[in-house]
Amino acid sequence: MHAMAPRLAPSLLLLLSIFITLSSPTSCHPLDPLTPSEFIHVKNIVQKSYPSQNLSFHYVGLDEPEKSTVLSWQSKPTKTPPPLPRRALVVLRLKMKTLELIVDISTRSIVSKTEFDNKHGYPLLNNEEQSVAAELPFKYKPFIQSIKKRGLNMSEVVCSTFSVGWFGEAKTKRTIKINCFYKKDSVNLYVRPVEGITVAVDLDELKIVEYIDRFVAPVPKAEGTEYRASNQKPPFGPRLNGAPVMSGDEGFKLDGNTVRWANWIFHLGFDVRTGVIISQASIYDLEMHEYRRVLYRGFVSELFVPYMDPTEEWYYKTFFDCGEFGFGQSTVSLKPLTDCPANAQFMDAYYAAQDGTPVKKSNAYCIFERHAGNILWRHTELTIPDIVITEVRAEVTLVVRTVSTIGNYDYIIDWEFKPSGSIKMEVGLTGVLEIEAVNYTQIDQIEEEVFGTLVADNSIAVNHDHFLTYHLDLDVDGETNSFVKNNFVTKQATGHNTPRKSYWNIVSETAKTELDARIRLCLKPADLVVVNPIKKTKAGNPFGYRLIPGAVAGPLLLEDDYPQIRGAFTKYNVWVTPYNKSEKWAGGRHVDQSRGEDTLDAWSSRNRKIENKDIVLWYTIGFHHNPCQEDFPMMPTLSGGFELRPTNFFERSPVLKVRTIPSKHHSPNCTAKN
Ligand SMILES: [Cu+2]
Repeated sequence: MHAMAPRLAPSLLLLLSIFITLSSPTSCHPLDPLTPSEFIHVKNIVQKSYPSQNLSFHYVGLDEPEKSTVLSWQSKPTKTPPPLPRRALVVLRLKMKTLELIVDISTRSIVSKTEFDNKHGYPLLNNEEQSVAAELPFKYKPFIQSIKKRGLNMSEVVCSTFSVGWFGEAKTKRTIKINCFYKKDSVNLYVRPVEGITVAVDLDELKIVEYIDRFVAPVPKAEGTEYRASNQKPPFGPRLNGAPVMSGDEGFKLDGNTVRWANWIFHLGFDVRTGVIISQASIYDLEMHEYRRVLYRGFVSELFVPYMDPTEEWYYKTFFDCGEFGFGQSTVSLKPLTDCPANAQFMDAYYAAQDGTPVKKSNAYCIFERHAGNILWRHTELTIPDIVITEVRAEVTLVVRTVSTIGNYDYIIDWEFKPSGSIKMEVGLTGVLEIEAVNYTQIDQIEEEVFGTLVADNSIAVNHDHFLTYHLDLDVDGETNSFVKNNFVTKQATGHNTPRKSYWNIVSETAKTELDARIRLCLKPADLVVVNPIKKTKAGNPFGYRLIPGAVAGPLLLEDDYPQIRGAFTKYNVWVTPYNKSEKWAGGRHVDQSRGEDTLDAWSSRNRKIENKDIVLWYTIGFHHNPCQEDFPMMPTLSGGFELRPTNFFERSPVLKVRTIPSKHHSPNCTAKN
């Protein structure tokens, strides 16, 4: 599940640090991600406190100021108020213990220190330790024997690391499992597992602590698995035109990490654990002549991917990709023109390596205007005698995109801002399926239960789920918000003297506490709205933003199954919690081998008050993935998502008076072909 990230060459690093020392760029926005120079300061401050000790950095990220501090800083009348103190949260492994530090970068000091025992999970796995672990089997005699026994060439074997989960053990060690693959004749290694072998590595001691070679299965053939364009032979698939190149204006302005586009303004951040962070999204109101607040902070909080094979080699595969592997750490550089269109602008991102030095991820995210050919709104009026009125506005939106590749799978994460006030969150799943090697080449041969679909000779693509839980700290025109369920209720039509027997109407219910706001979608039809109960339209409707869910999937594992205890934040599709700066990560603080005591489910069980409070909405996009042959050898993107849409937030449609600048580059061809 892990691929090695390129690090800055030492000479480049030195150059960078000289440049940083000389130019010493200061952060402009309190939510800006840590800069390379800040990473270096943090590393130096920490190393000074623990001289000549074997430190391993597992997380370094902005410890953002409390919301109230950020908001009062922004409301200062001076145009550029002095920057707020910059702090970093640092998670280390030191002497077999997890240590959390808050480092004040401004004063060059450590302001707090918390030590954790090993009973509540372990921090993010860093790339370096995973790379070292993945190399260990190659020097391990029993493994060399196993490869020989299978008649495979060791130089064609590659290994990858897989988190081990937690299955009720009272005492754990920080371990990881290794699976190996065969790359001879095809780079598509994940579809060619060397099956039957289990290797476990102790990450603190970096040695193999468990080795089982239970059975031999054929390595699936290379033929038909290659995906590089340069290696394809005819006949080729359909020819697709590249997108028309749009020149000139990108359509948005980037000021530091702040994006201004159409009627939107928002801030872009990045975190090694969660990837891209959207902050302080506000939309301009034409009638109020001001930007109005919508989303204080939004990000993918956790991604839970349990596989559905209970056998020895597979049962533990129940991944938490944010908390274990880091959605940000797994961010890949985007390819211009294909990952993002020609009009995209790219931004780099940084995170800390195992030794604390900044790792640069070039083109980590892109921002682009999307001209998808959709209609923003239209109407043809045919009822007025003698005239036909047709008014159409083409839709243009702004997309922020990142891709996280966690081993075999690629997740495309899009945040799309619409001039209508909607924000659309979308995830695209693509990449390579996890394959279990079997003896079968035809389903008629199968006599025992298999745990997926036979997608090619000797290849079972194993069933699994993907649950992406979003943290959405909505501030609908201010912090004080409530969560309202507008239930659709069927009513009997009596007393109206018409032949109608029934209709539906809305019965509103405001969630008072957290338990009122745990929702399994589809059980009961309802519009779910975050409202500002204090601020209302002229007609008296509270300003609101509505959740428009996408396709819904909830967990199918038993509630007391260990992966589900750890992934209990998927139990409901929607949760609402009161704002608490420390409740960012739905799977808990330390997710690797966590035991489920520190999840969104656990926090929300306290049943705190959420009415007229600063609240956070949590939404989970779910997929039950029963693979099919088209998903092999490279899965065409499967998308899912949801939308936040203004609901009585504006007095009227905010896009009624939208103006479209006509495109100079295309002359319309309006003549129908006969
Ligand atoms: Cu899948």
